Amino acid sequence: MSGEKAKVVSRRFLIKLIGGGAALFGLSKLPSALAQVSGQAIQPMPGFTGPDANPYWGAIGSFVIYPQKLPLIQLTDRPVQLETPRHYFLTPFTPNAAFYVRWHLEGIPNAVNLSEWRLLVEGHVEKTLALTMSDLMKRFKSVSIAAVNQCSGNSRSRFQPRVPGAQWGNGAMGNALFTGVRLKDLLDVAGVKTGSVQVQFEGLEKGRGLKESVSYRYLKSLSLNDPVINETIVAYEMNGEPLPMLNGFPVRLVVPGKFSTYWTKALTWIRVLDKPDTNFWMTKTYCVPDTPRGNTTPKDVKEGRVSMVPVGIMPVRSFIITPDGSGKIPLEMPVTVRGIAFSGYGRVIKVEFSADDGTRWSNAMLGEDYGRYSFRTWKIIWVPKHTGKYVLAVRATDEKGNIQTDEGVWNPKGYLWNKIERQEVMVDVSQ
Ligand SMILES: Nc1nc2c(c(=O)[nH]1)N[C@H]1C(S)=C(S)[C@@H](COP(=O)(O)O)O[C@H]1N2
Ligand SMILES: [Mo]
Repeated sequence: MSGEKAKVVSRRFLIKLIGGGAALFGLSKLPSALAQVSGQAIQPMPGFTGPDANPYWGAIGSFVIYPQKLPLIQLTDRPVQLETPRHYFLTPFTPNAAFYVRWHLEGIPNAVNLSEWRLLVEGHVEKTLALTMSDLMKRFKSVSIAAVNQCSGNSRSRFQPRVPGAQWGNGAMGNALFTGVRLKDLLDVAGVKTGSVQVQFEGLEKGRGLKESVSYRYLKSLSLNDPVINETIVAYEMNGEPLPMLNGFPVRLVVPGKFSTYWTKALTWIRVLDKPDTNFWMTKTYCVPDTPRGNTTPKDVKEGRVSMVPVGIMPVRSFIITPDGSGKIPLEMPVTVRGIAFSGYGRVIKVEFSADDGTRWSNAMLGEDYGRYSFRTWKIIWVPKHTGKYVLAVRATDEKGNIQTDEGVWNPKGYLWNKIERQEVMVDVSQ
């Protein structure tokens, strides 16, 4: 085989291996001349019909099994970054064993001895606290809240032009019922001194970097006058179970409505600050352009015209979970299209479905309401009336009037993605 032909074969082979992902590299339509190999005509390739068919919903990666976890999609192993596969989003609560995982530093805790562990409340306070798990459970009122934990970089792989960072599909999110104590109650007992401005949170893990370098500690802070301070909880239970190690055992911060960068896992130090936190994790990363939708352009960034602010509340999103395009749909068969929706700005009040790529919309039926910070399931029965390709689409509206659009968002770190989601399906009389 000549070099030229060999190249063609391997490229086609590669495209087949990665399925519909070819579109990702702009190679979806090969010139027909390339379909000739060794003088033989090649049949057009059938569409990819894997469990996560075109367009990719989840990240591209292999399944791995970690302690206390079901097989999840691996993005990186040091630090551990694992994505939840699509079908776990058919239920409003994401099982702990399927919940996605994201750490920044390598040295994550893999065991915690609760007889030694203490939660410290320190810094600019009247009285430093060192609380045991039993103190948390007995001395403070317990509260529960259903809340969506979503990585700021969820769906980053959609960005064009591409941006560096974990190439998440849509599964860097999950919803759980968290139970714990109010942060406010802990602060009240410690007594926040006047002149305090922020509260800083630190977990048990350590990085490999030199002590005090950015890659040694992951530090995040919330402003004391952010209303979310009153809703934030220190959670010791997730879906009625202890937290999995990888999701922050023994306790984690839950900051309802905000991206998960603030949801410190294995939380051990709560530090009241009298000066704003200017550490790397607050000012150099997890920042978005200070524009209405956090949108900008590579050109504006390059020319230094963009001022950045810490990422905050999660914009409204909705997803189609099934059908997933992996099989054909028989003509005229009523199909229940299902999915989830959420918004950090307020309750989801409307989910609309389109079977014609977003031209006409109908209201979907909303599932049970577990509170304004939870996933809300939705469903609609759809009867395909002709054969061929359909493009399904879904969009949600929250109580503040925020609605998803077809405009993408671009920013240098790949945060805040919330474009209308679509799913191609084939309707046919045969499978
Ligand atoms: N201690 C600690 N907490 C952390 C992080 C971390 O690196 N260390 N990462 C944050 C980020 S950016 C995300 S997206 C979430 C992920 O939460 P999960 O692993 O429970 O899904 O944890 C947050 N809390
Ligand atoms: Mo994240």
